[in-house]
Amino acid sequence: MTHADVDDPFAHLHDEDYARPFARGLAHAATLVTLSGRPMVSLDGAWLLTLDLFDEGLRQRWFDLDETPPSQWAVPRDYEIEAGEPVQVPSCWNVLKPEWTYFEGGAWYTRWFDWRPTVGAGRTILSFGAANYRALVFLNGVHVGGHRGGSTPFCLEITDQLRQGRNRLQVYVENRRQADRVPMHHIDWFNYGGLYREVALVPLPDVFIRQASAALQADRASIRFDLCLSDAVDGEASVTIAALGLEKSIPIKAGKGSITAAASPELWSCDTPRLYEVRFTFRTDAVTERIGFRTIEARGTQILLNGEPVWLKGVCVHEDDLALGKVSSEADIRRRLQHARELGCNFLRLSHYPHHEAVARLADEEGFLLWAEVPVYWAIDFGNPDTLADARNQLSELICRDINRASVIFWGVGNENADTDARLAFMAELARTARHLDPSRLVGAACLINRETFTIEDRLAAHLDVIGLNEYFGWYEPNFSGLDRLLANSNPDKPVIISETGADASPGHHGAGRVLFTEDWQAEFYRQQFSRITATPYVAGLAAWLLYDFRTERRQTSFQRGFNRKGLIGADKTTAKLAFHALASCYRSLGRAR
Ligand code: GCB
Repeated sequence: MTHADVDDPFAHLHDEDYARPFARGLAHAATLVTLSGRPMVSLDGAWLLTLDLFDEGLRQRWFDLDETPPSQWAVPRDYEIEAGEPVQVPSCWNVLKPEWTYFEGGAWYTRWFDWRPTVGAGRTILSFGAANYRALVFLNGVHVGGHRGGSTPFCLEITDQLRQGRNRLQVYVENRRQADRVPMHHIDWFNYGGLYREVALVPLPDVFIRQASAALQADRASIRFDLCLSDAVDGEASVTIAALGLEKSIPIKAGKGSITAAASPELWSCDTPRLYEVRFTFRTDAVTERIGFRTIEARGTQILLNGEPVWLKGVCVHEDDLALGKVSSEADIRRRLQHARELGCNFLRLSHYPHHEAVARLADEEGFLLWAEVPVYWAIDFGNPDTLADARNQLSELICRDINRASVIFWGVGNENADTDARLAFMAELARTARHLDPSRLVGAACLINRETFTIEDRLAAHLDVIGLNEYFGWYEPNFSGLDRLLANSNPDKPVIISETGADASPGHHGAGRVLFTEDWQAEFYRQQFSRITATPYVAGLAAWLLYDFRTERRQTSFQRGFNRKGLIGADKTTAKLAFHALASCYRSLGRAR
C-alpha cells in the first residue's frame, strides 16, 4: 500500500515510504532571491502549532484535509488545525511551554493570509529566514517545496498555487538530530526547533533580479558588479551609486551580467564604517543595497584590511537566549554588539552556524569584522555525498545572503574535525566552493593540534587562508606549558587566529588559585592566555570563547546545570564576570597599534 491509497483509511499505518513524495522540490542557494530594498508582506505573527512526533501529518496528509468543524466530520480524524496552540512566528517551540523544552521531532505551523494581485507583480515567492532543520511547505493543500539546513534562508516560488482571497499556509518543521546532517547529532549547543526567523511574501515582476553584488577589487580603484536574473533573458541592467556619481549599464546575456568600473569610494573600516547606497535595476525591478567597500587579504602571517595589518580582538557568540531560544531580535543583536564594543572588540566569530542576517547588517553599520561559518562541526558524516551536498548548499546560501556585507571577512568551513581522508576531501571541497562563489574573502576553519609533538598539524590548513586554532590550555589541560610548546614549535606560513579559548565560571563562584568554575580562575586564565598569544608573531587575532553562557544539555555538573558557563557574561546577558573586565583590560592594553 502507498500513501496514495486514500480510500483505505488504514493505508498510512503500513506505509513506511510516506516521506518519499516530499523529498523533491528542495529550495537551494540558486533559488534564493535577494530581498534588499524590496517591498514585502510579512507573515510573522500569530500561527497555530501542532506537534507531530510520529510524522502523522505526512503519513495521513494533514495538509490535504478540509477545514470542516469536528461536528460535521463523517469519520474521526487525528488532526484539527484549530486545535493547534496559538504561537508567534518567529519562535522556537522549546521555550513556549515547559513540556516542549526537549521536544525533537516534527511540528505543523498553520496560518491563513489574504492575497490580491499587485500591478506589475506577476510572480510571488515565499521567503523564510530559517527553519531548524528541515521544512516542508504546503499552500492550499499543495506541497510547494521544502528546505534542509537549519540556519540559512530559503525562497519558494508560489505564483501558481496562490489564490485570490484566502490562502492556507502550512509548514512542517522538523529538528531531529541525525548522524548524516550538518551539524550531526552531537553538538555543544541546544537544538532549538521551529520557524525561528521571519517569513514573508515577496511580490516580483515577471523577470526579476535574483542576486546582485558589488565588491571592491584588490587595486582599491575599481568595483566589480555582478547580477543574476530569475530567467535566462538578454538585455541591459544598470547600477547606480549616487554618492559616487557612478551610473553604469550592465549587459545581460542569458540572465547574467558583470562589469568592473573605476571608482574610488571612501573605504569601509572599523573606525569609519562608511556605507554607500547601491541601486541595481533591470526593467521594472530594483534592488537597493547598503554596501561598504574594503579589501581583506592574508599576507604572510598577517591579515590586512585595506592594505593595513589588523589584529583581531574578538569574541565568539552563539544565538541563544533564555526567553527566545535561537530567535534573535534586533534588540538582542544590538546588545551583543554593544557588549563586544565594551569588551574592546573589533571582531566577532558567529559560531557555529549562520546567524540572523541582521547581525552582519548591523556589524556593517557599526564597524565590526565577522567570521561567519557553517555547522561542519565535529564528527560529520564526511564520507556521505548527500551530507556534502547539504553542507555545500548551506555554505552557498550563507555566501549568497551575506555577499554584500563588508563586515564579513572570513567564511568558516568547519570546526575541530578529525583529520581523515574523507574529511579532507569534504572540507577542501567546501573551501573551493567558498572561493568560487566569493574570491574576495578569506577561508578559514578551526584546525587540529598534534598532541604528541605539540604543533599545529592539519592537512586542511593547505586549503585555507587563515588557520583557526581552538585551544583550552589552562582549562581542559591543567597548565599552560602545552600552549607554550605549541606556540613555540609551530611555524605556520599563514595567519593563525585563536578561534576559541576559554574557561567556565559559574557567576558569583569565587576562589583563589586554579579553582575550576570560579570567576577568579576564568579571569586569570585570560590573562595567562593573552600574554602568550600576543607574544606570538604569527597569531593575528583571538576570539574568546565566549560572550554569554548558553544552553547545552551536555553539561550537567552543579556549576553548569545544562549550560556552558564559558561566557564572559552570564546567561541573563547582564551579569559580567570578572573575566569580562580582565579581557577588556587586555584588549585595551593593545591600544590602537593592533
Ligand atoms: C570547543 C567547541 C565549542 C565548545 C567549546 C567548549 O572547542 O568548538 O563548540 O562549546 O569547545 O566549551 O568546550
